[in-house]
Amino acid sequence: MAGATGRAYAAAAFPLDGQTGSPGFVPDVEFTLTAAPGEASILTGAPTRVWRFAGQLNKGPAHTLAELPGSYLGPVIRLRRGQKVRVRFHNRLPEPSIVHWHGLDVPEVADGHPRLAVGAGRDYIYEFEVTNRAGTYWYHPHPHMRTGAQVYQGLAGLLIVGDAEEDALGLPSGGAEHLCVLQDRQFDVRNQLVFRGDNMMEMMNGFLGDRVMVSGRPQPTIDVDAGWQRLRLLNGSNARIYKLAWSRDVKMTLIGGDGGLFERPLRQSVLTLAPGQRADLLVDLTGMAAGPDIHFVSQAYPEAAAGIVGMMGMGMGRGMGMRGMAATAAAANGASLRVLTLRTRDRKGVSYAVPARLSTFDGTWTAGAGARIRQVPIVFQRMEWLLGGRTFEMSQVAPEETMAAGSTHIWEFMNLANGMGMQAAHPIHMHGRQFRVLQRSGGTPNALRAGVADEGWRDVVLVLPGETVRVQVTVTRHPGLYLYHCHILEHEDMGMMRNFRVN
Ligand SMILES: [Cu+2]
Repeated sequence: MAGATGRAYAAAAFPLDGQTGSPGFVPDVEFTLTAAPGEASILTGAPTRVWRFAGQLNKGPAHTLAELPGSYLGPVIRLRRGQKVRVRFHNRLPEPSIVHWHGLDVPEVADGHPRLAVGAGRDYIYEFEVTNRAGTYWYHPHPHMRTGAQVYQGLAGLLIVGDAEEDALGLPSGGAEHLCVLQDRQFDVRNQLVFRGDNMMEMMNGFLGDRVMVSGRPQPTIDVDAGWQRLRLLNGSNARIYKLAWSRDVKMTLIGGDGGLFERPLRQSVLTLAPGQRADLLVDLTGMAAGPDIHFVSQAYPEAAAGIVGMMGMGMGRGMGMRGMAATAAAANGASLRVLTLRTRDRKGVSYAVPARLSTFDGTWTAGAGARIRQVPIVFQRMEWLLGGRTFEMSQVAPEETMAAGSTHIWEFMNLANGMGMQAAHPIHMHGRQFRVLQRSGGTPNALRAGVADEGWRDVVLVLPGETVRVQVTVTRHPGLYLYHCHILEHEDMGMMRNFRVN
């Protein structure tokens, strides 16, 4: 369905300037999205200065845009597969920006490449057709070297796609559907966000907060009925990897990930969620009427499972490098943190029987047989995180980064230690089409591995220290320059990002 028509209008009718739109494009949905400085009441006392997206619907169903009450996050955008969408982006920030629709397969000019960033006061027009499956996607800025700072200050939002296949499942909805964007933040004594983009150690580790915000609220308690609940989770943090689990004996049923529903439900007790990743989760609270609170937590794990190992030997460990220079102490990756609490009301909720089969995948799922394998070593050298031996270049692509539209490839991400033994976990994101994780091998025993869910279509895969992870991707049918990069935003801003070109 994405196929032929998508390519035709991409090639013929999309100007690259993002200023005029396309005369032949008739949108089903049109809205403006304005990024501007603002304020939010997050903690008790003084409001917090944030940067935020505000939306205004010009055309389309009224439920297309929904504000999250009291949140600094942008409006929740609800779209349907097959809709044609026009977004008028107004940059009212004091610096350049551009919006990326994370997980959506859109034409080059609508993908938010950093070379298309528009200056303060300027506008940009996005036009695309929603060809993705039903799922939890999101949007955030993508200007080079400023993505981490802009997202941290509040610029992010959920983009939820629905389709008929998902409708047929009758999943818990309304008050039983919870949108949970996980973001760790640090605040100073005046309730203002703390971000130290100039601290080299914190950039190398990725910037961490000391408390978890859920859709803009600090560690909320959510009142729910004693029935089935659906949690759509997004790790919208700059650098934190969560090891999520329930405090009580509550069954966790995973039904989807980055690219929508799995083929079959998956039951596990812990879930590893890396920056950029999403999870679609069902929980059965039937029979838990007015019981004790149920906490959703990020369990403790050794920092080395995610963080930079080998730094201590260099005398640049947390003690000297990070804690020593920090104004306030962040909680390390691996710190035990409370995420949210569910409090069951004494009221019977919806019952639900999880279907054995949730969705079907198109033919590209098994298209990989015989595809050539490209190895992409990941290593820290010359004070840079390198992908395939290279750092980011705004418009450059290497021969092995050039692919034919719609062709299938296997890329093997190899997370290597440098000469000093330094390495870190990296969530690798590819723009364009979703990919499939084929194989995960190597590495040493790692506390995060048991919670990793590789099922279904993915656009972010966590590559743990020492691991080799093989993915199969059928690239987008839209020609142009797209990105792959680490979704630890500080790594991305340091240049852990590359283009690939689709011809
Ligand atoms: Cu990284």
